[in-house]
Amino acid sequence: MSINYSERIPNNVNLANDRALQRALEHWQPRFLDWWREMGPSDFALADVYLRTATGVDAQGWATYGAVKMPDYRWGIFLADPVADRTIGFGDHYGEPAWQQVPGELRSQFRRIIVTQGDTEPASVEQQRLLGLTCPSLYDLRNLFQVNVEEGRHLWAMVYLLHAYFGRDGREEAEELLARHSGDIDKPRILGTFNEPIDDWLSFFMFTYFTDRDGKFQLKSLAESGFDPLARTCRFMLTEEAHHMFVGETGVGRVVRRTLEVMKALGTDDPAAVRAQGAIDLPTIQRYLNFWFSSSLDLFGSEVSSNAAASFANGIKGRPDETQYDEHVCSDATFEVDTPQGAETVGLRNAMNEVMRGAYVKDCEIGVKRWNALARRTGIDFELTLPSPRFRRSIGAWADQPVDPAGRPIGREEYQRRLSDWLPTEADRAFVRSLMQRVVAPGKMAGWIAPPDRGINSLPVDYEYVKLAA
Ligand code: BYC
Ligand code: FE
Ligand code: FE
Repeated sequence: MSINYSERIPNNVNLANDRALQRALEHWQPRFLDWWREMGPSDFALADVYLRTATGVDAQGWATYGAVKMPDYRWGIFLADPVADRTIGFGDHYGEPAWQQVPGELRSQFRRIIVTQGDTEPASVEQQRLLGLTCPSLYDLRNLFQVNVEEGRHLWAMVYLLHAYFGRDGREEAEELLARHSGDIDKPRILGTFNEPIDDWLSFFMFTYFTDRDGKFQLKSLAESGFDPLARTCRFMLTEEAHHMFVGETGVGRVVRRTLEVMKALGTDDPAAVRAQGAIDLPTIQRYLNFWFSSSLDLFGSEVSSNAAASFANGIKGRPDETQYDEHVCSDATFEVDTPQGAETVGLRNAMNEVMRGAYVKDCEIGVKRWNALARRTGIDFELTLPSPRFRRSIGAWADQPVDPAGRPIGREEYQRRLSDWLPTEADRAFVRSLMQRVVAPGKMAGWIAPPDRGINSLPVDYEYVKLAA
């Protein structure tokens, strides 16, 4: 296969003149396309989708819109513009020039973190593979596919780093990124959340709100990295990530709005009555929220982590928005972490996962407030809440501790008994799935979700965002 590099793979990494990188990508690209056909969005290869494609990193290039068949999407490789004379902003190498190559002694740590980041991207596409079949509208179908192709591009971003900077090991890791699969018993994806099924659109919206937001925070911390190509790649990825979280926030918001309309019309908050009208009752929405929030909290790793301390010390991974802090070396500072044995004071570097998780939780609260404002305006007395970060954890100090959503330790038996109040039950999931009927008339919405306030790129909501193959 021969590739016209600037056309086929838009890039700003001088691919046309880099023979070694061309060879690596020429080998990998057909495998990526096979993976996309097999594991990507089911059944929509021939549809024309109104997608945005990044063709450059400047304001004109980064969001070019037009109808595209997804297998023909131009997955490109972009680094944000370099910062002249950039220095490392944290850790033991604070103030030294940023690295343009991977320091030999940090090679395996960098590789591991790039592989972990890269693994999540195709994982999410796999998780969302069947959602197109039950889309609530063409507008939502298009947003799903936009998220999918961009997660595909994020995979390309990490594969570029592996190919360009990690030689043969990097090429092998790039192949493995297509060999592990979400939920596969033998070869699962690396991080827990990325093996959870996403069988319905409420899960999709919760995932893009909560799990893509982990992406935002991890990418922000890697955007601080001393390894400049990694930092620049992640900075550009963040521009795309904003849309994914928008899809989540507005998606959940529209589900809530529709539910409130039904409650208002019925004059009741009885979940059974709301369900009978084809909307999703608020307690069920809360249970889905509890599930995806607690799962996503695990993605930050343990409260106390020598890996996190080493990553910070070595200049691999900083804190999100490192410049907001006064002190960047953090060799003496301490941090208090919450554990089942009580408050524990540890070195700040060891607590970096927890520092990030705290910033993430604050960010999650913003959307929840907006959703609750919808209820207040409707005069309905109900608040969605984030459960305590202690609740239902599988990683870290609170792993497998019986704790209620308010954060109170309780007996194991009570915990087991009450889980069905706090997490989606099989019956909840079956009900939500029963609502997932495909709606594809332009401008029409499924009955469980309100229309969006506006369309994409100033187009009307009833624009035919996806032209399905005849
Ligand atoms: N599940 O010291 P610990 C995104 C492992 S989302 C399973 O606690 P550490 C996206 C850990 O790997 C952003 N295993 O934490 C979103 C380690 O294993 P090893 C993804 C877990 O090392 C939506 C061991 O437990 N990017 O982009 O500080 C759609 C002890 O680890 C989990 C990144 O995560 C878990 N939840 O790791 C599409 C950035 N948590 O090494 C995309 C890259 C921890 O002992 N990754 N473990 O075998 C990292 O920076 C770090 O590896 C972690 C924390 C954040 C995962
Ligand atoms: Fe991503
Ligand atoms: Fe994302």
